[in-house]
Amino acid sequence: MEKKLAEYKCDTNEAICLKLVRFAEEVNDDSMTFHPEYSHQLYGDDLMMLKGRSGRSFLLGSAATRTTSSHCWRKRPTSNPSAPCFTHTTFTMWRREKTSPTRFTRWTCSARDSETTMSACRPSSCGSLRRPASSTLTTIVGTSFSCCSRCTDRDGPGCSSMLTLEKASQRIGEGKMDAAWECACNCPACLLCFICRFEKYNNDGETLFATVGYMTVYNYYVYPDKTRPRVRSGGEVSKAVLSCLCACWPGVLLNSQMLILPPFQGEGHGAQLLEAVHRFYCNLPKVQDITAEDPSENYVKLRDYVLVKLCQTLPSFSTDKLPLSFSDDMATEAREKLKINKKHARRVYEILRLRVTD
Ligand code: CO6
Repeated sequence: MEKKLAEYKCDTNEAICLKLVRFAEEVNDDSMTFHPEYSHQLYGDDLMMLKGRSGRSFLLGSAATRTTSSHCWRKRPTSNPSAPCFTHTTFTMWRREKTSPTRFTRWTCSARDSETTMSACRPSSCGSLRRPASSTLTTIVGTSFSCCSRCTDRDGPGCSSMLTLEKASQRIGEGKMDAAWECACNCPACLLCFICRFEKYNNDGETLFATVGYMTVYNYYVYPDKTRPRVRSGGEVSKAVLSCLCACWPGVLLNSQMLILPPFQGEGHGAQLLEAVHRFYCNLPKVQDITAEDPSENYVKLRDYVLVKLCQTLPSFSTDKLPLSFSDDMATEAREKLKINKKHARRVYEILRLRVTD
């Protein structure tokens, strides 16, 4: 039995293929496919799944509407070798409302067909993918979400109301954020903030938003009257909201506290997102400093880059002061103006000092 099963076993990080679809023709474009970096959350530490004899598992997602299609790639029909065939196709659609990128409506439909061709899986067949007429893309930063544990139906339509329930829908930089980030019920879920980055593009005069990445920040209480925002995983609440935001990326997203989707990595989005978060909290007098829970090596590298960039603008970190030792002025200015704690300020100082050292 073990021997027989071995034929069907595969590494989940390799076998799962992901694709963000903006144009219908991209459904068949293999060059856009990428794989999850981590999938053990769904499949276990041995990263094993069973596949069809010659198969891979595909998750297609509409970049803008969160329309998803998951299906098992089994075999190609001999009559049409380029057309894949699926055993079971399910669409779960989280459709953004036209007026706001933070409002969602849930739609579902499913089809069972052993000989379904790719055309049946095109998001456009659900009527929800509007193909962009032009490739002009603009990026916007910082729509925030807060959510509420009163919505218990996390897998059902409640998710959509969860996203629309609270007041936090302004964008960073548009003002009036203080009120938006304070929730009357003060439940743990409401202390968790989602900061998302979208790519805004135009489709026949209609504006659509594709998710680029996100951060989750939890506001801890600091005695007697301060808070300490910490970049961390949002646990169950995070999972619920993120599966609404990015319904097609369950295993890839859920355990990350900050994620830039793979097609957008290395383009400066992560740095801009983190910088936007620092700039936003800088204006809140109640905030003590910003921290991260158990940061990964990648996150630390990104944070070094962003904090160095921010601290370079402070008088206490000017080039003439760097050859002297780390000073109280540096620690105070970094904390008061940028919400950077002493340990991180010291690290920034070391990096900048190394830079000016012959
Ligand atoms: N190595 C070295 N330097 C880096 C790296 C890595 N991996 N990532 C960023 N940076 C530095 C580097 O100086 C970049 O500038 P360039 O050298 O000019 O490229 C600069 O930061 C800006 O990078 P960018 O904004 O392009 O980074 P990106 O948009 O790719 O976002 C990321 C970084 C780590 C968020 C993203 O790659 C990602 O989502 N990776 C997978 C998920 C992940 O690892 N998330 C972090 C874990 S969550 O630890 C965590 C507890 C919380 C805090």
